[in-house]
Amino acid sequence: MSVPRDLRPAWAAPLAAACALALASCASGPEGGAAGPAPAFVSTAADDTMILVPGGTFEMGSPAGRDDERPVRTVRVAPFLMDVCEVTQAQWDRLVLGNPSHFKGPGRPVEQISWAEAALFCNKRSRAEGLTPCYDEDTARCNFDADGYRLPTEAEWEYACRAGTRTAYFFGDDPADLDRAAWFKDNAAKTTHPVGAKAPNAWGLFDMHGHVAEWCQDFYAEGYGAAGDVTDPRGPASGEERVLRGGSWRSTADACRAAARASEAPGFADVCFGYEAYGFRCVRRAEPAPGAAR
Ligand SMILES: [Ca+2]
Repeated sequence: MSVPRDLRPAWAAPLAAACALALASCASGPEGGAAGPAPAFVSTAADDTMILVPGGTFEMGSPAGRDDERPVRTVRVAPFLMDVCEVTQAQWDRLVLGNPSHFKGPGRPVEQISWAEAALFCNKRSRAEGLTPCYDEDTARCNFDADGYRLPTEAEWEYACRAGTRTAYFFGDDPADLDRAAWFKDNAAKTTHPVGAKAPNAWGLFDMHGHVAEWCQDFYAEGYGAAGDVTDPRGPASGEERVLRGGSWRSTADACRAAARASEAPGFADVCFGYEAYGFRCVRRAEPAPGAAR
């Protein structure tokens, strides 16, 4: 399925130019760590833009952060594709799901989305593009071997946000610089904005800090468990809440840090005041698993 160019969201054209600039500026790597090879942009069957995030190793968590960000551990992540921006209301509407967003606008991120609704979107998006859905819609279990869309693991999200850096934010440690990279409590005027308006990270990903908090695949657990090398961690096997990352338009600068963690019941079972700050972006496997059916 392909969306005609005249129906693409207004941000699509300037986004391509902004992404090109972002990649051009990261040749020497961002402050705080080596960025490695610049990821490539990938156009999906629906003409959405994803980043091919290279595999690599990073230090997950923060020794100076909150208790649930420790202990810092070395994590290896396999390559994957990630949406360059948060899922927009235009993308949500394309799959005829009914727009639940509080702050309406086709180029704004879809919000008031539960974890379960985000997972169902992933499956619908997969089917629309002839891919195998990742989620069992009865059990919510994720088939990581499927070639369809899913939510990022917490490790994938932080790895992508950091883009090779070890600092509090992908641009450094000073929250005074957050204004140029994120919509958050101090500059968002209590609303969302079109995606992709702030500076991207060195890998070309927009709005990883702030705007809408992003659902991750993992169940939330207080700590990262035993320190040490881990490959593609997927979180606890069960739990009461799912992870949200990046902070949002209503968050303090501290809550928007790369290592900052939040969580919520996957179906909004509890009273909560954060719904209009919850959105997501999708990831996909970078290449077929050996022997996988296509
Ligand atoms: Ca975000």
